[in-house]
Amino acid sequence: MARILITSALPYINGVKHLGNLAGSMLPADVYARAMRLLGHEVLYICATDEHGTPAELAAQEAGISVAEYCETMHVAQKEAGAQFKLSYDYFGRSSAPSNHALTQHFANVLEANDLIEERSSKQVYSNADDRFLPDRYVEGTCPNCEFEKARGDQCDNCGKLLDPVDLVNPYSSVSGSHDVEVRETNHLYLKQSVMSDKLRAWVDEAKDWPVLASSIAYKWLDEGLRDRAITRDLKWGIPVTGADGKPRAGFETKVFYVWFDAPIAYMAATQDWAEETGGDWERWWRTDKGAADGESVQFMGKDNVAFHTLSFPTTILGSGEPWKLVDELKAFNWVTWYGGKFSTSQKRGVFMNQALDIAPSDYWRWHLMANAPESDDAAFTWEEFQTGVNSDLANVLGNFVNRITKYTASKFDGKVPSGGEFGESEAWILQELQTRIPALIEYYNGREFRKAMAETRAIWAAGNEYLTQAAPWTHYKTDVDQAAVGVRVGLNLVALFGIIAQPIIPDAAAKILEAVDVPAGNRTWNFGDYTGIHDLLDALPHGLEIGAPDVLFAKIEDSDVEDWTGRFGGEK
Ligand code: B3M
Ligand code: ZN
Repeated sequence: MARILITSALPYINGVKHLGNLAGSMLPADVYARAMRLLGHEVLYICATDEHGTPAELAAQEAGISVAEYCETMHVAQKEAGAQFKLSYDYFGRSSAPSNHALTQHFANVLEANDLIEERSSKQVYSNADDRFLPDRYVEGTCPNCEFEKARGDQCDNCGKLLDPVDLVNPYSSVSGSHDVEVRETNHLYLKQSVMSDKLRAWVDEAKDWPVLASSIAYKWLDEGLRDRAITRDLKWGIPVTGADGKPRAGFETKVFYVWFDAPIAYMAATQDWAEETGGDWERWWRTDKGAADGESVQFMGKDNVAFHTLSFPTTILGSGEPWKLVDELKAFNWVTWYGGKFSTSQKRGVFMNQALDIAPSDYWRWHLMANAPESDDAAFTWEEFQTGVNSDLANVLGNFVNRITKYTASKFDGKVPSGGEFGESEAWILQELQTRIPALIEYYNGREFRKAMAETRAIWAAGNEYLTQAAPWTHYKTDVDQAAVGVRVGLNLVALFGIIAQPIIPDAAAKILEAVDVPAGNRTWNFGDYTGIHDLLDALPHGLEIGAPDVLFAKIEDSDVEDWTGRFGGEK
């Protein structure tokens, strides 16, 4: 039994997340957490809302409420959305929590004591109309390179050149549109990432089990040469910059830490809050001197977050010189796209978490998004594939199987698990299938290869259908009831097994299935031992046990639904 700390990238606070966000971190982390719990490991799954930074301030301003109030409301909304998607967080915290203030300030102070932080002055665009310094991407103007008039301060979308906002000609604020902007000198704390380069590279070299997507991003930045990064910002909302004495740092009274400095620290702070609430021990998850060295840490995230988790956050941890646990396995995802393009609320392209469940139950989304996880490449969501996947995998393959056999038991065997008959050829065949497929399935979960795990799950369900075709209890019933009884009994045990393996992916349907065949909670785990006991699984339900026939498990998606949804949420490019 292992001890596994699981985190998914912290969803940013400024709005409800779309299905792509869900699919690229929170959902796979949840599926993995559930699978690892079923395997008997000790799991702690931590997430939180990422609440600081300019976008939060602007969103609050637009909503006409204080940032604190805005974050409170959105935190609750995101927590609720997660619960509706059955995300099984052990704790869903907030990066704005007092614990994170304290820990972030602590890290800044030890980093400074270790000579890894330096105060430097820089030039930044200030907007008088907005009464704030503008982050690079909120400054727009004419590109000094190609004269495109709507170049962003960080990059020109026309010629692709990376820019410095102070170089823009005729700059203006994209927040208000005001041209009343000026360049001001401002002091910030810089984290000296550059001096940590070699240490970071050595650590990345040693990392095993990272997908190429993750290590290649880390190497790309290391090869280009790490630059020192400002870890403070001129903002009001955020974690105040304090000195070693805990008092506001002179000259930084109107500044806070940069959101990307404090957000990953919130993984640890949220674990402290979890411990506070549950009486748990956070140190054995995070402090290598307190037991965390024996545990595994697995982080899930989209590819745009990889650099922060492989370079800047490790700089914080390694640079502190304190015994904090670094990530062991980092699972990075590409994008889920909307028909190959971007999700956009304003253009009504794509489905967001708060809309999705009015369209279909969470299981449908969970299945589809995991079966098409953007592992090796971006994956385009289309309504047509959603329809095909749900109808064929869930409704036809799994749903029909469960229905057929439970209904047949009700009509011909008094709704009870029948005894009688001997295992024959068909049973030997399905046994053989399971004997190879179940270990493969577990291997895919252990390796966090989700598409393969989903394909294997589907293949196991399909083998059940094939078994029923071979065993054909309905044909034998007329001449040999005992022979029919074997088929029904094995069929019902397969129902139980299919429910058991479906639990991490489609927890609601799995629970319904397991209730129907009355599998006690303690028998729903993935305790397959060395897989030699699979034979027994085909005859595990007590003979004579009364079983139910669940109502339609999965309603099919009709063409008219697809048409309707395409109209409402966008379809073809
Ligand atoms: N909040 C994800 C994003 O909004 C970011 C993740 C933080 S993980 C510490 O892009
Ligand atoms: Zn340009």
